[in-house]
Amino acid sequence: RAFSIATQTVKNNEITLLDHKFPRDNWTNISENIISKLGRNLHISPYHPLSHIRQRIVNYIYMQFHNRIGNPIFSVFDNISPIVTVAQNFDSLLVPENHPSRKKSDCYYINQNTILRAHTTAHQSELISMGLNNFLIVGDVYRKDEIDSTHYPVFHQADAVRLCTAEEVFQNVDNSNELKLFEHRGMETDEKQGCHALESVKIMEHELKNTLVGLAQTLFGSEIQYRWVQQYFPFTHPSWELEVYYNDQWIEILGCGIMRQEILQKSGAGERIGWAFGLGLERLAMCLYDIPNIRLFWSNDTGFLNQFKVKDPNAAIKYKPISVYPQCKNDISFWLPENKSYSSNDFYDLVRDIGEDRVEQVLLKDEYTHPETKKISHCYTIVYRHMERTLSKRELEKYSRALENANAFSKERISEI
Ligand code: FA5
Ligand code: MG
Repeated sequence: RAFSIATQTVKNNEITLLDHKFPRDNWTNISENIISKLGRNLHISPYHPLSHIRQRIVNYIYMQFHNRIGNPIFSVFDNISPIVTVAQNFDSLLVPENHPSRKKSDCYYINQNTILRAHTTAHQSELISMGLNNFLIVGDVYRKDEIDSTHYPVFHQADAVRLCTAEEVFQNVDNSNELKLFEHRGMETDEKQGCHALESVKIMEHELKNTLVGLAQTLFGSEIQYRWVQQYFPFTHPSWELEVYYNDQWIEILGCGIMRQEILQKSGAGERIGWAFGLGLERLAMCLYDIPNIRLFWSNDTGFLNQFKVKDPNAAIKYKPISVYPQCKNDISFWLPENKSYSSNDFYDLVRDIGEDRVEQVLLKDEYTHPETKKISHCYTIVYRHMERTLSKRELEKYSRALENANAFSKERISEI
C-alpha cells in the first residue's frame, strides 16, 4: 500500500507529453482533454480540410516569392513541437511581464517555465537566429478560451516572417542609393517605429498587405470584400488585422505588422527590416468549405472526413451537414465468386438498394486470401445513419438480414465455413 501511494506521488509530480517528462508545479493547468489532442497534427493529416488549407497557403507563398530560377525562397516548418518555453512564447516577442495573455486562465501551462504554445509566432526569433530570412511556421496552438461554434481550445495557425535588406526593399526604386532602412533618433508614430525610415516601412507595408489580400483573393475569389483594421501587438508596429466579409458579417482572419526591430537585433538580423503575419486555419476553412462548427475538425466521423478526400487541395468543396444522430456500423464478410468477375461497386449498389438513404458509407475493411484454396474474402463495414432519428437495433438487424439474403456472393458466408 505504501508503495502504491509512493508511485502515485511520483506520477503526480511529473507529466509525460509527447514522450518527454516534465515536472509539475503549481502552474500546471493542462487537462486530460487537451493532452489527448497533442500529436494529432490535423494540419498535416492527409486529406484533412486543415491540411488542404495549409497546402494552399504554402503553394501561394511559394508562387509569390521565388528566386531568379523559380525556386521558392520560403522555408516551411510544419512539425515543430507545440511544447515551448515561456520565454519563447512571450519574452522573445517582447510581451510584457504583466500582459494579460500570460495569465494562467488564458494558457495551458505544463509548469512555470513550459507552456503549450499560444501562437506559432513563438518560434520566430529562434528561426531568425538560425539565419533564416523567409519562413512559414504551421502548427497547433492552445488557448483557454470559450467553447462555441468558432472557438475551440486547440486550433491551428500559420505564421510567416520575411526579412529584407535595403537592396531588396528598394530594388524597384530609382536613386535607391539615397534611401535608407533606418533613421537615427527618429520618433515613433502611428505609422512607424522610431528607428525605421518611413519610406522603407511603407514599401514593406505595401508588400505585406498585397501578399495577404492576394492570399484572401486566391482562397475566396477576387470579389471577396475585405478591410484593414489598426491593431496592437507587442511584437509588431504598426500592426493590422485583416477582416473579410462572409455570411453577412466581418470575420477577422489574421494579424500582421512590421516586426519590432529589437527582435531582429537580438536574433542577429539587425541590418534587415521585416514583416510578419499570423492567421487561423480554422477560420479560413470554415468560410471556404461552409463548415458551421469548429468542433467538426476533430471529428473522426467518416461522414465528415470523406467529404474532403480529394487529392487536389484546390478542389471546390462545400460541406454537406451530416446528421447529428449516431452512426451504426455493421460488418459483413464473404468469399468472392471464383468463376465470375467481382467488383466492389456491385456490392455497394446492392447495399444502397436495401438500406436506401440510411446508408452513409460502405468501406472495404479487409481482404484475405486463403493460403490453400486461394479463395479471396472481403470484409466490408457498412455505416448506417438516419437523418431524423436514431436507428433501432431491430431495423439494423432487418437490413443486415435482407442484405445477407440478397447477396449472391454471400451464399457461402465466412462464418459458416
Ligand atoms: C496572434 O496570435 C498573433 N501571434 C498574430 C501575429 C503574428 C501578429 C505575427 C503579428 C505578427 P491573434 O490572437 O489575433 O494573433 O490570432 C491570430 C488569428 O488566429 C486570428 O486572426 C484568428 O484567425 C485565429 N484565432 C485566434 N483565436 C482563435 C480561436 N480561439 N479559435 C480559432 N481561431 C482563432
Ligand atoms: Mg486577433
